[in-house]
Amino acid sequence: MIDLRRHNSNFCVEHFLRFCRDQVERTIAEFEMFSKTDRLLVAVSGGKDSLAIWDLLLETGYRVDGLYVGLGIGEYSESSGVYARSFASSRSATLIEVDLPGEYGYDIPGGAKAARRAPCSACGLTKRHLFDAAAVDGGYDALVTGHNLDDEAAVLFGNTMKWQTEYLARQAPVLEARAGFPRKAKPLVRLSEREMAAYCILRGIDYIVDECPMAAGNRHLGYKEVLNDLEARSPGAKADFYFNFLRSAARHFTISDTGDAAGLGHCERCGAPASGEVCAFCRLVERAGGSQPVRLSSTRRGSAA
Ligand code: Q46
Ligand code: ZN
Repeated sequence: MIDLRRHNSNFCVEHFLRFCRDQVERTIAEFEMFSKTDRLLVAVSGGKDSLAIWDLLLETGYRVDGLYVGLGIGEYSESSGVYARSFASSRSATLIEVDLPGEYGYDIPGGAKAARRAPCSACGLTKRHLFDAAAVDGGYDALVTGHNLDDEAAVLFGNTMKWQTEYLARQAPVLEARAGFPRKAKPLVRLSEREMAAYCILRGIDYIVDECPMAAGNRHLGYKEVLNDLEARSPGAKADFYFNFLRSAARHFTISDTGDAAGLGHCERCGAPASGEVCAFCRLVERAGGSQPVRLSSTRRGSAA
């Protein structure tokens, strides 16, 4: 029996799995994320959320490939790659792999240090760039990520604490494709971290349980703790915070012209959208002591406005 306090319900295994599928289908429909004829690319870390959403989408009949980026974070990256590959082969699904040290010449711990950036900042920039490039260059209709309710509520909390209006404007569960950027969708926003762990266990999905060793001190984790305290006192608080924001407040924040892709040119090194001559990712690669792999062409360059 699975007890979901915020829904005031107990579920047996079969009903819990159906509940997860229904929540995902409802989110996809409500936010018009994508359809069954679209080609989807899910960013897979080897953790519970990304493997769960890949499984849920395959189970419900979507056309979805996986993308795994090896970040070179020691043992953690080695194990997470094993989980991602093993899931893909168990479902006969396609997994695209990008090996950061092998292809770009730096790993996250060393690169962040050399570039004098916090590891999660270098990592976030790297992943965003590689995910976007893989989705656009692969001709996918949408890039899917496994962000769950806890993740989105924590990000919203952080953005609200600092009133980062530009980020608040981008906090929708789906973002339209813009010149050179893919459509992005987060179909797990109605499901919590705990629910995703239960889903994986019940579906027999092996995932990396260890936290990334670079996460210590990450502000995001602190926000999650605060929200978990609130949720323990008042079940449903996280969902109310996030969904009431979407319903009542999100429309008051708009993406400014300076933050919009309409005014962007192309990076002269990789073709990605960039506000200057060289994009932030290529600047990071350079400072981290790496190099861009030689690419024959990039659809990102061709598709940008
Ligand atoms: S992988 Fe990368 Fe996370 Fe590790 S270095 Fe930070 S951002 S914590 S999701
Ligand atoms: Zn670039």
